[in-house]
Amino acid sequence: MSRRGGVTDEFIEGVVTENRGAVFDVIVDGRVVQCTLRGRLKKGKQRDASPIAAGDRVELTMLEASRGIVERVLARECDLSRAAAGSVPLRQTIAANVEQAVIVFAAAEPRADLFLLDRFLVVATTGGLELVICVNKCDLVEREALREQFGLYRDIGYCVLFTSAVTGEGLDDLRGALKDRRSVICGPSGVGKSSLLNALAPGLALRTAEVGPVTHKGRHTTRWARLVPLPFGGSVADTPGLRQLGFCEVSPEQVAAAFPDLLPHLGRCRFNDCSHRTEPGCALQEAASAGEIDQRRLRSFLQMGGR
Ligand SMILES: Nc1nc2c(ncn2[C@@H]2O[C@H](COP(=O)(O)OP(=O)(O)OP(=O)(O)O)[C@@H](O)[C@H]2O)c(=O)[nH]1
Ligand SMILES: [Zn+2]
Repeated sequence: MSRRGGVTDEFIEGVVTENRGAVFDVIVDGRVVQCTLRGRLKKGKQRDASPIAAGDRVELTMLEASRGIVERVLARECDLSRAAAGSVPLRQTIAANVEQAVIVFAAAEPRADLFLLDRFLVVATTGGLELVICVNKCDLVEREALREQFGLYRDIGYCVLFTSAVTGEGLDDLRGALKDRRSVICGPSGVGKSSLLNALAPGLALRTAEVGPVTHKGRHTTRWARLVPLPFGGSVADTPGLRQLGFCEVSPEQVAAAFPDLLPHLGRCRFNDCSHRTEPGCALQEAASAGEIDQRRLRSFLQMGGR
């Protein structure tokens, strides 16, 4: 409640479903309210590319039935953030207040870049999110090849789902993972994120169709997520494909936290300041040579500044 010039405005609470640049869609009691930001919020925190992301809980004042002004952004529980493109190190929040990241990669077309998958794992782990790895387009690849490429992640302990939006394989598992949870679905472009959501919730396709080709294009260039409710319970932030995932304030310890397979070997090198590259007595290199850890995962860890 705030008081201005004797007029009492009651702020109402809503959840941002989409940030479209200057305008935000906010759901209030099941209705979409188009909002702008109160001027003083526009600058936001200096390190943020935008003060608002899909999933943010906000307080707003209504201007008329379907328009409002966001007065305050409530503190986030957790989020998925990356470094925004550009020379200034700003943080771009992809989705806020999500509890789980469903990281989608394709078994083929496009070929999975596992180094990028590891980056997604670091960013999501750093954001405090639970993780599901979803390998889509399984219809394009033999079982054996799938196991070879992604089996490692299951061995490490991640939840790995194998799906096909075309044949319907694994969709029950994916539905089960999304049900009653606040998720963000992310991954590179063209891996089938939207196709999977449409297969799970055909109603969403209608809404996409309504948006039309022009806005659809706009959505990709804005690079922000859209939060949608799931008909079977829960919500998911559908995000445009991310080609790059720059880190924003990720420490070596946070990188290490996303490498549970390497953790048991950390801190066991002969030298305290071991770079894990050429030093004698490096526990990580020894473990890799002995086949106890995966060589590529170790390279990935070092590339991302893990120590
Ligand atoms: N064979 C096969 N093709 C698929 C599958 N899922 C999606 N596709 C196709 O892959 C292409 C990309 O699918 P999208 O759902 O647009 O991918 P996206 O990840 O949402 O892409 P962005 O919106 O660019 O991030 C489309 O041509 C789909 O028909 C699948 O399981 N198997
Ligand atoms: Zn070492």
